[in-house]
Amino acid sequence: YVNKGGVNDINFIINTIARLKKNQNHKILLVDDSMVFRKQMTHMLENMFFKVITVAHGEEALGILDNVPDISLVLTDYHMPVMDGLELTTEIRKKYTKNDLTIITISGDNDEDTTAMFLKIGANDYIKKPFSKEEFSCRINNSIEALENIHAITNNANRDFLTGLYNRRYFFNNMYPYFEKALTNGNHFAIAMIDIDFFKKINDTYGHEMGDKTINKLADILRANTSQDDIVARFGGEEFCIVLKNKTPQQALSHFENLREKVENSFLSLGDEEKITFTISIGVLLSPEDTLDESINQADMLLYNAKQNGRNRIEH
Ligand code: GH3
Ligand code: MG
Ligand code: MG
Ligand code: MG
Repeated sequence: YVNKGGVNDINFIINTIARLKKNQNHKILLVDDSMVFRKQMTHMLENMFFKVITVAHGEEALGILDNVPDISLVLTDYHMPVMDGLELTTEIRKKYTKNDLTIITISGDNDEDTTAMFLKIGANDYIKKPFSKEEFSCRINNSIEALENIHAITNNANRDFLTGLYNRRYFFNNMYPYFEKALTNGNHFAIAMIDIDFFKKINDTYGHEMGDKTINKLADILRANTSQDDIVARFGGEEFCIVLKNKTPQQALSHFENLREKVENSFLSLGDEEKITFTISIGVLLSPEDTLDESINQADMLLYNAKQNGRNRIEH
């Protein structure tokens, strides 16, 4: 890297290193029918610390996208046999939005309309051959940075700040369509409302900060004991909602019984020897038959019963 802007200061170097470090997390799919260009560009991209996958035409690229997760950027040539860059970009955009991945076309095509055509059908940027190494790296880095920003914003919008679990917004956005599908297909699933018992006491006795730590402790236990497919959300305060997918009623019940027990046996250390323990109550619908809103109401009612019947227990 050369800083041709003239500001050859320490911040420039620090920023460049930070960029390179982040680039290591990104996979780039390079599509070009010319082996010479593939080699050249792979070399440049690897110097920028990216992971590079190369293919010779569009169809192959689509196959890779179907099978390799988390590709950040497709860098494609225009003129290629079998499927050209235009067709490839069109196909990719049927499946992946600009929030999922970035597309940059790179071509020596001299038609003055080509750039606009690619941008219109969904490419994020267009690099015209011949180009300088400097321009190449700046454009690639810019696109990758934009994608990182989109991911950061999306993540912030979907997650609860205190625990990092999903928030209500994400929960409802995803669970309305899920419920519709699961009810139509007759899939097994369960929905549970969870609330910490006598949480006010923890706040009053140990302070709000310890209360927050307790909420986080529970979040950790819930996270550690649910699979990637399941949805764990913090609805607010010390109240959580879980949707367990693909579990029979019996499996779901023993799952929640296990959770309840894990929480009962966990503790937070307070200074020397003092330990804070806490329990949760759970209301669970083991096989929901109604809409999401109605199911949540029912689970809430079951939770209320669990509280009435002594807490640290499950009602279903
Ligand atoms: P119950 O067993 O009936 O659930 O009793 P409870 O004391 O847990 O009662 P409730 O669920 O109504 O208590 C909720 C309390 O949680 C009230 C509120 O002050 C506190 N709270 C809400 N949000 C937060 C938070 O983010 N952090 C902390 N520390 N406390 C919170
Ligand atoms: Mg070509
Ligand atoms: Mg409570
Ligand atoms: Mg509560």
